[in-house]
Amino acid sequence: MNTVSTNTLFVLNGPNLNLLGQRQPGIYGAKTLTDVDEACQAFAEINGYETDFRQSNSEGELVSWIHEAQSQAKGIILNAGAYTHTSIALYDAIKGIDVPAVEVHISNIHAREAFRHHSMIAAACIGQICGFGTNSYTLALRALMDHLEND
Ligand code: CA2
Repeated sequence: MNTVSTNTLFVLNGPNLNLLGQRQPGIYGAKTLTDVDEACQAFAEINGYETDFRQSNSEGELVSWIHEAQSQAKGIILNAGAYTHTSIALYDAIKGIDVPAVEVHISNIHAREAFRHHSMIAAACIGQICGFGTNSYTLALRALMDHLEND
């Protein structure tokens, strides 16, 4: 674990997640990314943490944010969107820092198309939470906080 003094947790979101709540509610639900940000902030706050919630459609920006976590965050929640299934760069970035990351997905990627069953980043993360709708984020925060406090 790193030695960052603040109790900040990065919540990083990948491509197209800015569309949350506006399209495909049958798969991803009706909540917007702003709603998820607010739920994460509230859940973190009652547990003594704060969240820094971000979204980017750019793989490189996500890589840079993961690097930034080394000096700015105690842990990372990462919904890498479709880059989950393709990105060696994100795998390398997570492996390259000393900050625990939890992979999160709104949908159950294992119950969807075959190309979503494999995660390139799973092996670099401490665990994966998927399939609980937008509640996956707060479940992932709970898992990350337990890891930081007990492991
Ligand atoms: O279930 C998840 O959280 C995903 O990470 C979402 C990604 C998908 O590529 C992953 O396989 C699973 C897609 C994010 C796109 O989000 C949208 C939300 C609303 C409308 C359109 C796209």
